Amino acid sequence: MNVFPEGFRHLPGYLDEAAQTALLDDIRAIVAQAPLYTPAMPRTGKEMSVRMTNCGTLGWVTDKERGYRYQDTHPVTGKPWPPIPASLLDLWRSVADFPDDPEACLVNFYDARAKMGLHQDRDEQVFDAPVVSVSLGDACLFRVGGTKRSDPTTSFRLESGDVVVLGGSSRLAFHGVDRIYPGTSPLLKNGGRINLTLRRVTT
Ligand code: MD3
Ligand code: FE
Repeated sequence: MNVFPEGFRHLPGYLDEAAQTALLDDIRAIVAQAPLYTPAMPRTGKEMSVRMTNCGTLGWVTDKERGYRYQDTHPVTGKPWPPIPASLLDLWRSVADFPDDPEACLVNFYDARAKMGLHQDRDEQVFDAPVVSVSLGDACLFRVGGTKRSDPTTSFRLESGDVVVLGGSSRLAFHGVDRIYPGTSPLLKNGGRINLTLRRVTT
C-alpha cells in the first residue's frame, strides 16, 4: 500500500559530495550574517529543539508573543535576511516546476537530540507552489502522513544530499522529524543535521 501523498517526490542523493560541500559553505556565510536563534512556541513560549535562521526576502519565525509568521528581518539582529544563494535558486529552478523564484529559505539546525513534531506548513498565503527541502549532514528519521492529523504515516530516512519536493496534495501533508542519527555523515565537523526549505509565501 503506497501511503505517500500525491505530489510527494523524494530524490535520494540529488546533491553529490562536492555540491553538498559548496552548499554548506553558502550556509555558513548566511549563518555568519544571520545567526541561528532558538525559536519559541506561540502562547507557551516553550523553546524548540531545532535552531533556525533564514535567507530570502521573507523568513519564517516564531516567538511566544506573536506566534508563527513570516517577516523580512531577523528577530534578534533586526537586519534584513541575506539573499538566497544562487546554488539554491538553481536547485529550485531545476525541481520545483513553478514559474516564480522562492521568497523564503528556512535553515533548520538539528543537534543529536533535536526533533520536530508532526505539523502542517500553512503559514504561507498561497499553497500552489511546492516546498523544496534539502538535507545536509547527519541522517534523520522523517515521517509523512496525509492532510488530516489522524491519517496513517510512513517513516523513512533522509540522508545528506537528499532533496524532497512537496507539491500537489502533499504540500499540506502532516510531517515531522522523529530523530537524528548521530555520526552518520562526515559533512559537518561537529555533527548535526541541516535542513533547508525553499518556499513561496505571497501571491
Ligand atoms: C512534507 N522541516 O521546516 S523538511 C519545516 O527536516 C519542516 O527540517 C523538516 O518540516 C526538516 O517546516 C522537514 C521536508 C518537508 C517540508 C515541508 C513539507 C516535508 C514536507 C510540507 C508538506 C509535507
Ligand atoms: Fe514543516
